[in-house]
Amino acid sequence: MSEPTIFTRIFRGEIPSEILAETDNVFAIRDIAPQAPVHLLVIPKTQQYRDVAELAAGDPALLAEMVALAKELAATHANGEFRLVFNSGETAGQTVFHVHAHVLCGELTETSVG
Ligand code: DGP
Repeated sequence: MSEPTIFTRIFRGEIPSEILAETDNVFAIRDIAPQAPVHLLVIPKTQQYRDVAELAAGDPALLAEMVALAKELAATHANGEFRLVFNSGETAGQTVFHVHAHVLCGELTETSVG
């Protein structure tokens, strides 16, 4: 078993962070360093996929579930419109290797997130 990622530890309640929403397979929290007026993270409960390409190849239905929750959150926390960002790889800004979607709502000034 690999070491629990920071997101797994958050989901287990070992690191405090409000769980804003969850389904059987995914959950959402606020990003600790928001880069948009609303900046949320949608995260699979499993940490087996490192990035979005692995997830898309291994479990496309889980990826679709993430997108559906992102849409729902954008409607609850903003006007329903959102940008979805998946950083994939260190040089692309990925720091947590447990796939997650950044859900960004509101006026955006930066193109890089993470
Ligand atoms: P990325 O750079 O794409 O791997 O995104 C990781 C994001 O995770 C980054 O934007 C900051 C966020 N993050 C890291 N540690 C914590 C934490 O302890 N709590 C919360 N809420 N977010 C965190």
